[in-house]
Amino acid sequence: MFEKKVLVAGTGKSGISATELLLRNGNRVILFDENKALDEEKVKAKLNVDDMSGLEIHIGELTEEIIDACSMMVISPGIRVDAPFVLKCKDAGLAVWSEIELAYYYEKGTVAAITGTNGKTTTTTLVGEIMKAHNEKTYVVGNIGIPYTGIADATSEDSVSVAEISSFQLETIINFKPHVSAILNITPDHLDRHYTFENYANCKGDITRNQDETDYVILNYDDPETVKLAEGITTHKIYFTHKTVLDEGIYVDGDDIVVASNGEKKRVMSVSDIKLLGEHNLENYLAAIGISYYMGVPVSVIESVCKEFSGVEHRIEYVRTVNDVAYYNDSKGTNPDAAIKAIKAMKTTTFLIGGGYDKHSEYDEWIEAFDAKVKYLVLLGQTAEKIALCARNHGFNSIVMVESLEEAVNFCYEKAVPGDAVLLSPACASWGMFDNYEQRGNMFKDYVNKLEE
Ligand code: UMA
Repeated sequence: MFEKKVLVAGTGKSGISATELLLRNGNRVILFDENKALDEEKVKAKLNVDDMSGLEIHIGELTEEIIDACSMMVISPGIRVDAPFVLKCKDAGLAVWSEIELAYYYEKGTVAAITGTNGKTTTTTLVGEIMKAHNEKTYVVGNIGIPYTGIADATSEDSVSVAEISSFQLETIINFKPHVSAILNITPDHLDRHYTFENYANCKGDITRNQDETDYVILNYDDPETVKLAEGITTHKIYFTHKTVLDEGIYVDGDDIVVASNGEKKRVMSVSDIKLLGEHNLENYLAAIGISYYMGVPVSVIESVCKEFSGVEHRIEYVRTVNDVAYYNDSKGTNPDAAIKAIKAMKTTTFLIGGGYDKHSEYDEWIEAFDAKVKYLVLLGQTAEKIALCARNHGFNSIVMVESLEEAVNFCYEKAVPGDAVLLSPACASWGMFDNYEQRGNMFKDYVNKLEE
């Protein structure tokens, strides 16, 4: 139990879940949110705890009185560490914990944690499936959309938590120590938050900060930025690659995926048995195999789950074929690198729907990856003009501006001819027009499902 009141900042999924965990465990909590439009009663109604006697809710300004009453603050990942109210708390001597740090404080089992710019959700889901087949006490949590604090006090010595961890969450860890961590790749993202690529990459590297000689980090040998970051990492480094053969690590030999460990070589599965499209998914498999192997799962279990796995929602997800035009939902393509992977995975001429919240990304490489495959680029959201300008600079002029996602779908429906594909892969976050990428993806699927043959 914490001696003083705990200040929980943010009333999104993580703030609510952190508050519930703290209250369940007998703590006193001040739940705070800067958004003046919020209604205290509505926030309270989101909480699912029997005893709320230790709870206070404050919306709007953070007062000195509140700060004085607390010795620590748990911040939601969406809150910047340099937000004025966070700096005020730091200056007053409050410890700032990330929501995953609070979860880890209550964790009793073993943790596998996955970070990287792209592939986190697919890899975490696959590791979760593999672990569940080996140990029924497996929890899959984190940035994937299920706050880690939601299950932390239900863990036991023999349970496993598989956590997808973002750079936002890593910024304020203190003791968080996974047994096996993974850094899948690092390409520019969230520069509006971290300012420089170096800061962002270092945040990713922090997933290994507390790991020691009894732990492992699984790293992408084929990604130069990850290899560069690895120089400063001291825990056991295990690489995965599909480009070369390793003495120690996970690699591809012909059609075989092999784990080489302690002088032994074990064949896991065939590359051709992977159901998901694209080279990036091969990388996700290699990482998931490495994580599961070093978490102690037998190769036979890894093999059978990997062969069955059919991917995750909102990630190059096939929706439906209407008039011989296939529609794909890649709403999780929230940055240029993810969107490049999606367009590369497309096999036919494509109507590409993009644009959204401005994270100060550059779109040149995305446009270059169109490779004569994109028939029309249909743009919406805050970044529409910026992307259009960039596309024109690269000589791509088949651009249509729309006001809504529904208009985008309808335009594609009217113009596409049999054999074309329609892909929602925005290269941008959804914020501003949607609550999150899930809502954007679900709305896209709803519009597509309403189209008539
Ligand atoms: N708020 C403030 N002040 C601020 C900013 C926000 O008070 O300066 C308040 C808002 O009013 C709101 C709350 O904070 O009430 C929102 O908190 P949040 O943005 O952290 O949202 P959560 O619902 O708690 O969701 C977070 C993650 N969101 C972000 O990192 C932006 C979810 O990741 C995650 O699934 C969830 O915790 C559970 O762990 C989403 C995401 O977009 C998927 N992640 C980014 C990504 O994948 O690129 C990192």
